[in-house]
Amino acid sequence: MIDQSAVKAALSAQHIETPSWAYGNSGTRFKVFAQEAVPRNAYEKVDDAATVHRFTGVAPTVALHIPWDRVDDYGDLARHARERGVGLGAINPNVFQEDDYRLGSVCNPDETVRRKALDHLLECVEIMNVTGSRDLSLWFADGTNYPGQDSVRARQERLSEALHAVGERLSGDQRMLLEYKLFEPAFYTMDVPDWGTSYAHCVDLGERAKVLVDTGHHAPGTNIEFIVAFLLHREKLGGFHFNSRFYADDDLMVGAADPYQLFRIMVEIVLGGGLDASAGVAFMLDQCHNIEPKIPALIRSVLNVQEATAKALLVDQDALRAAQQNGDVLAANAALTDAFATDVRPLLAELREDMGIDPDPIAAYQRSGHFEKLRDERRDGAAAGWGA
Ligand code: LRH
Ligand code: MN
Repeated sequence: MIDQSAVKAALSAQHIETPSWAYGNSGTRFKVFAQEAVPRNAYEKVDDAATVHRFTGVAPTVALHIPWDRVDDYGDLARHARERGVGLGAINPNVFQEDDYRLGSVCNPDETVRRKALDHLLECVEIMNVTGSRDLSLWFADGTNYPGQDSVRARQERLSEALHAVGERLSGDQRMLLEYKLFEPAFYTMDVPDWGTSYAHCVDLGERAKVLVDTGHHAPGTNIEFIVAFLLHREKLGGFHFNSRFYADDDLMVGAADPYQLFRIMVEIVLGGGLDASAGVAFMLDQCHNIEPKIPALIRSVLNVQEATAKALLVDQDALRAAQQNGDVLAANAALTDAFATDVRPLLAELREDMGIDPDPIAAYQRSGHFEKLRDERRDGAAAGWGA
């Protein structure tokens, strides 16, 4: 029998981190469509993250991307966030947008360029020391476009050298999360192309290094929940960059393209104890809302993760284990499909009332007139973007 109060307790303790860059203008190489009411600086991005938390109750931190969110005083930004009921989360360095990085950053054949990239990673550790962030979230655009362009071996040695140098600078509960990506912007090799490469580096780097799974970074047809189960079992799953895609790294709203896949991922999380704070799994979104309004899109995304988690928590684990033990394939599969087919919206509406927030966050936001208020306030000045 499913203990509803345990399910609600797990859901109210859920913590989904939103990305500052999703509040700014972001899009594709073809076009970034400018929208109204878009934040103009890191402070206003934090304000928008606080709005998403106010309407969902489970998004209490916002990840930063440097230099997109560079400010003079990160302590002041952290205070600003605290005053609005949110915290500053993962710090994302950016070593993929300067001309020097044409042939890579930490994997670049040129030692001076590698040094420059490492200095930026270490600058971000300094920022973590001020913001109190636990996670340094590392993604490298590094790779090659043509066979022979560079030595795969040499680039792995350069990468490892830089990661060890960063590891030596981490302290307290600080961690580095190593994100992998199959392709783009490099189209022959990426230096961290898959979970195996990230995992091997993280094992080599020790306790503080964990793998970051961006759900948009796999070859079509990849069984992501297998990767999640494996990494969780090996205590090397640091967290997620949730989004969804129909084809490549589309960065669409999580759960929009394949809610059943998101459910299967959350089932492995629940079965592997990944919802427990002690597991240290960071549930973060990484999306860009090129054509849709950004704050409601992020509210919808948080709700999609909540719904997938609620359905995963409703899997009758006793029935599942019994069916698996008895080799009853259909009954085992039905334990998941029955949970997935459950309408969890009434349960979540009840949970929100218990949490003192509106049971229908999207409708509440639309009714709030917040968009119109922001549109008036943010008429002047340049909207923030990812500067691609
Ligand atoms: C790379 C990526 C990475 C971020 C960027 C915004 O595709 O997923 O996590 O730095 O998107
Ligand atoms: Mn990502």
